[in-house]
Amino acid sequence: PKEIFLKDYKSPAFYFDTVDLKFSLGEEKTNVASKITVFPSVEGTSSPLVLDGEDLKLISIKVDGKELKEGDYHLDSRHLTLPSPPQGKFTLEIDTEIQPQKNTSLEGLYKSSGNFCTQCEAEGFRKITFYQDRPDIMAKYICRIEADKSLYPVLLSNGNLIEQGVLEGGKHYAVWEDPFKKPCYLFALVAGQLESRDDVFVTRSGRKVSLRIWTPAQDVPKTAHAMYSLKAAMKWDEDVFGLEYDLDLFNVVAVPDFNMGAMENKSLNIFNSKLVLASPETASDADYAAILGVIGHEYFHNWTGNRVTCRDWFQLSLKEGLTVFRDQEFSSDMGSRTVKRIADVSRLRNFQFPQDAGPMAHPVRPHSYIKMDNFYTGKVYEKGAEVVRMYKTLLGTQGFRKGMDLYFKRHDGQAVTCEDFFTAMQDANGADFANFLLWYSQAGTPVVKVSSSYNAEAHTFSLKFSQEVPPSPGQPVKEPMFIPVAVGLLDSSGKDMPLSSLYHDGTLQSVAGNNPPVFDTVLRVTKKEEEFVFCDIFERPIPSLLRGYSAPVRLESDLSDSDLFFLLAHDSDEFNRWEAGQLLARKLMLSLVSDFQQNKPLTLNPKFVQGLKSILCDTGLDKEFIAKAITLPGEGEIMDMMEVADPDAVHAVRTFIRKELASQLKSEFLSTVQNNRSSEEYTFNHPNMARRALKNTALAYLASLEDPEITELALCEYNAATNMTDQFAALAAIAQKPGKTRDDVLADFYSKWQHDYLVVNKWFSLQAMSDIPGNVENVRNLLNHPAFDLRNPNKVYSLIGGFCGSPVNFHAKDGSGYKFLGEIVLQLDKLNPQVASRMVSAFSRWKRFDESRQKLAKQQLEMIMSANGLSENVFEIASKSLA
Ligand code: HT7
Ligand code: ZN
Repeated sequence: PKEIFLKDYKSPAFYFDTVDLKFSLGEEKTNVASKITVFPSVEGTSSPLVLDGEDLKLISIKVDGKELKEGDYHLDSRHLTLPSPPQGKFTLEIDTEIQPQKNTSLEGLYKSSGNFCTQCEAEGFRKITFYQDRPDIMAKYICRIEADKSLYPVLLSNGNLIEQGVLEGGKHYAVWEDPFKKPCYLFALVAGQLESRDDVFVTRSGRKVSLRIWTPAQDVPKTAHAMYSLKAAMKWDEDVFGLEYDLDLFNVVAVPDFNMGAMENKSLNIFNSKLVLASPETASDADYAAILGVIGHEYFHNWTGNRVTCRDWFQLSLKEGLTVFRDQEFSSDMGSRTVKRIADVSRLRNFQFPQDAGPMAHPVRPHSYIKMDNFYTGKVYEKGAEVVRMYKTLLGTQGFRKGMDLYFKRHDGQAVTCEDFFTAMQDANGADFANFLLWYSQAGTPVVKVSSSYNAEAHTFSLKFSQEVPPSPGQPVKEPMFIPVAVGLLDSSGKDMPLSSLYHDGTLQSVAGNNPPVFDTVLRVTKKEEEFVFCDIFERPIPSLLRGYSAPVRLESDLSDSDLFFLLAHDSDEFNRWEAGQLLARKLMLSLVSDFQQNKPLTLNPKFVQGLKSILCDTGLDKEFIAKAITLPGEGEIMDMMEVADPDAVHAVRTFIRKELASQLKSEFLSTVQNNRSSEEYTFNHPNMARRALKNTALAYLASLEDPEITELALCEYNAATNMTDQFAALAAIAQKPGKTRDDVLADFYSKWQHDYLVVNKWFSLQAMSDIPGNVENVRNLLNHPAFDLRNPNKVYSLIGGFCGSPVNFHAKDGSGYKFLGEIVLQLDKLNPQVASRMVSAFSRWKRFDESRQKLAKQQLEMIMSANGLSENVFEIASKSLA
């Protein structure tokens, strides 16, 4: 397979101006006719015109109306080349034939539940027709769709519907015109039996936009929350960024078969149904929150991604990092900012940090790829969002907005790079961000060490920083990064001290005026070693460091346990209160893991129990914050901190602590469950969701006890539940313990919900993630369950992905988990390489484990590598994992 490098980027020799597409959709074959106006980037160029094309049958090709004969062009399995195209502007007409009904890769044009739909990002358009399939080719599209009227009554594409009518033979057609130039990855087509929920949004300039959410008829009632989310997102983008929607129609289509979450095609977003359909009975609070975030995310792409797009796929984070940042801010404004930040940082730590320390580590802007689909990662998305957040931390809300305004002013309608974004931020603010661009090019998570000292005579408080970025594949040595560290200092009563000035680099800097006083500041840490000295500090403070998680680093401070307990109780930065609790929990878990490995008895520090008890019983705190604060770090996070990851020890310790907390705080947990029940109708709002989150976290703790009274309680909760959040939480609580009750309730849940595939997926994933010993056999059996289908990505993510997310069973000592995944990856690869390569990624950290596990995982990777006809997607992940 060919590796593509950022350093080899060349601007195209030919651009396209207009693209006229005609689709004739059929059951056996589909015809695609394209007519493109082509012009050279430099007059008189002698370059050949090379078009991408995969799995296409070429029917004919014409230049300026004249059919080309074999010999006038060259065709291979990936390209159609015109060695000497005409000088100047010309038209190119190509007819191709494709078979969407056989396309199980869900890339290009395919069928999902009988309907036609497309997915072109990153490089799927080349499976529809021959084209320069790269994002810097931006053109205006017209798309005519012809299909059987009764089978496909709804015909959609990008832009405005300009014509429709009936044809002979029971067919009909529709013509769509998109007035905006776009790259081909934003092209979309949908044809099928769909109905819509319709609404209207009036933009701030008074334009009426028709909003339509399309699903099969029976699902339309479940689109109310998606519509609410869409209107909220449109309003938020106007209020916060001054960005208005630019067409009179916005369509969203939900499809059950989709490789990722959703796709931001211009004015025709296509969504995985899981991120559109919700009702209180069938979707949990987490589903509701995900729908809000992803509907927002795809909508926000209209400006950050569509109006201003990427020059090449290496710049993916330009649109994804920025848009994730925007959706995070949107969700924060719609709910609790602290809770959202905690959720996002936990996600970063659990998924992105481990990747960043593994063989697939790559910078936010990768240097090379074999298959671009493999680079839709936490680094590009979540770490990319952290990079954008740092601009805002450094510039403040207004400065960041100025930077965004300049970015759109300069680049609307263009395909640009991460440097263009950086330059707009700097120029709009007259700022100097020194080596900030290293965040795009250096992989790995910087480790920042901080030590503090107080000088009681000089009334100064010093923070000494040192930083190190660990080596990663292809980058053995790294330079120091530009790290914004937000800091506050707490006095002995727990209040923030006013900050006046600090010494840095031999100069005294004012932190800010005394009126109003300033209680936190952002230190710019840019060197390998560096000191900041706060002046006028009249007692030894406890520093609250990296407030709000102001940079995506691993911070190692010299804070003692008692400092951390103090911060947990008092920090005005709620995120850092949570963080202090997590730091204590991580330390405790690691020391118990070491005890477990040495066969020492496990005991729980009473101070830790006391700390959690005071959070649990603090009625002044937000309930969802309490739920997060009493949740222990995940097993993956702890394994990630160990020299040699030991899944059994980590699991045993986490289970021990949970049980011990449940037993020592049983009465508190019981009253938490009792006091947070509600008979009210389900509402998606923060107070209600927070109440459910706290009640269900308490119930999960209690369920870790071997106590029939608790099983009874969980059963009552299950039977009394009026919404999926509560019902599923009770089911999960009961499912912790093997036995008849578990089996009966799982069976009951399935029989209740077997008609709803999205709920059945929850049922699959709950069983797949179970820590019951030997669970691999249950998962194998579930593969044969009538509701399971390897061709549907959501089902694969629930069952296989769920299983790989359970460390004890996936990393079982006998290698049974690895063997299971190896077999599945090969079967999946034949159907859907993108999904197969997501699954094979579970092996990528195999070197972190003990020798015997390493051997077993390596065997599976080698077996996969030796398979015939392996896809490039799986090849790239498996080979990099083995390297
Ligand atoms: N921009 C979208 C990316 C996407 C995608 C990429 C590869 C393969 C399938 C895909 N489906 C959607 C999603 C987003 O970030 O908005
Ligand atoms: Zn996106």
